[in-house]
Amino acid sequence: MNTQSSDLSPHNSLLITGGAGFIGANFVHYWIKNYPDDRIVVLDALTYAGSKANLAPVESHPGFRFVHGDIRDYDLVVNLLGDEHIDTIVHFAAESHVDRSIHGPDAFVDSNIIGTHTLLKAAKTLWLDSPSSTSRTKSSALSPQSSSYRFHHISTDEVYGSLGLNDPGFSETTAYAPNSPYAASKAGSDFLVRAYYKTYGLPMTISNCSNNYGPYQHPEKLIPLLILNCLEGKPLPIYGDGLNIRDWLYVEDHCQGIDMILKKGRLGETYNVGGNCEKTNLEVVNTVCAILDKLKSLSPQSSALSTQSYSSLLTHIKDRPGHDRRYAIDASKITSELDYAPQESFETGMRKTVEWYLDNLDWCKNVIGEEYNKWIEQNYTQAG
Ligand code: NAD
Ligand code: TDX
Repeated sequence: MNTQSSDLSPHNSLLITGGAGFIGANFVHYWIKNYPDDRIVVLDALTYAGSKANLAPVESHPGFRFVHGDIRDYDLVVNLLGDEHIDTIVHFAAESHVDRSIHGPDAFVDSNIIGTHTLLKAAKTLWLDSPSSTSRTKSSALSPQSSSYRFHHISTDEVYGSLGLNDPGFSETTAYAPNSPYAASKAGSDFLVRAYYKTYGLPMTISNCSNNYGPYQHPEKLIPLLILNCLEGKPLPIYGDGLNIRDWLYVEDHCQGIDMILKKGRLGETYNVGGNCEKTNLEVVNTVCAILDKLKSLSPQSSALSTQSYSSLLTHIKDRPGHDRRYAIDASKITSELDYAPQESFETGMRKTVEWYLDNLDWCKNVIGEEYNKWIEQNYTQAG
């Protein structure tokens, strides 16, 4: 087995793209808590999905800097990599919502494919081509060695397509078969990252993970949408029969998996990260409703509240076009090579998530704008 891996120095300088989004912000919190001496630079365009409020807990940390900008801006990225002596890029920035990719695929091609390519070009220029980069250990196309640089690309299990009920989970050798414009744009970006390693020796790793959940997830995604609709007594829109299956990964477990890949992962490799937690969408709705029902029954005002379960709000709506039936992850590679194991069970992770949303309703109001309300009205009201 090739044991060449990262040779990251004790104090690193990380560029986190998309760090004002859901997983990126959780990763920034995780990293500052665990490696407070590292430099952390967040580059984020603050699209509808990004918010500086997600970074409020760390904004006064001395090693932290936020840059409002686009990953497609080559000059900005090259200057940042040079000025900040960036040795590690953790690339989260992307358009990430499947439903939006069905209605407007262009932004997905632009940010996910062109944006990733812009970052790769800038990293190649600074780390492999410029004279100053020769002072650090480099990897070469012919002999990929250990390197003090790392481009880590965050991808998704959706690139592998859809599984039948009894198929084994996706492994790193499963053929790509993306079904939505979102998944296709992520697949395209994965291939570019791989090509920059194979062709130029850019030191990279990729992780393909399953559905994340936890604090700071935008309310357009299933779990926060269910929590907030329950609280407002609105219908819980479930596509088709609700029997589509996703593997659910608590976001902090994902952050820990990325940490392990950065520290111990082999260059040029892909690692699948999963939560070992397959659930149908109906099971997810029932879990959210059961937690909220329980909290309602414990409330001091419970006698004045309706005794009806939140699950009575469940409404089947017309199915998502090209809706993948099942995702499942075979995480044996990251488990055996890097000792990865998710810490959170679905029950504990969901409980923490629901409580976080209840404690942060102001955050929710903040990220939900006029545009969001129109989006929901347009997309989640057609009867099934
Ligand atoms: P998100 O939509 O919550 O956040 C994306 C962030 O990227 C936002 O802050 C946005 O402003 C920023 N961004 C978008 N385009 C940009 C651009 N051109 N330049 C700079 N910043 C830009 O997404 P997320 O759920 O946190 O996902 C993060 C990454 O993880 C994505 O690459 C996604 O494909 C991948 N992923 C997500 C999940 C999941 O369940 N959420 C699962 C697997 C993989
Ligand atoms: O209102 C809804 N009703 C519904 O039935 C929404 C928002 C979703 N769903 C279904 C569709 C999926 O089967 O719930 C499941 C989860 O949906 P999303 O939260 O939209 O996630 P998904 O499409 O599975 O994609 C997510 O996981 C993989 C992320 O958004 C991607 O970025 C990631 O790559």
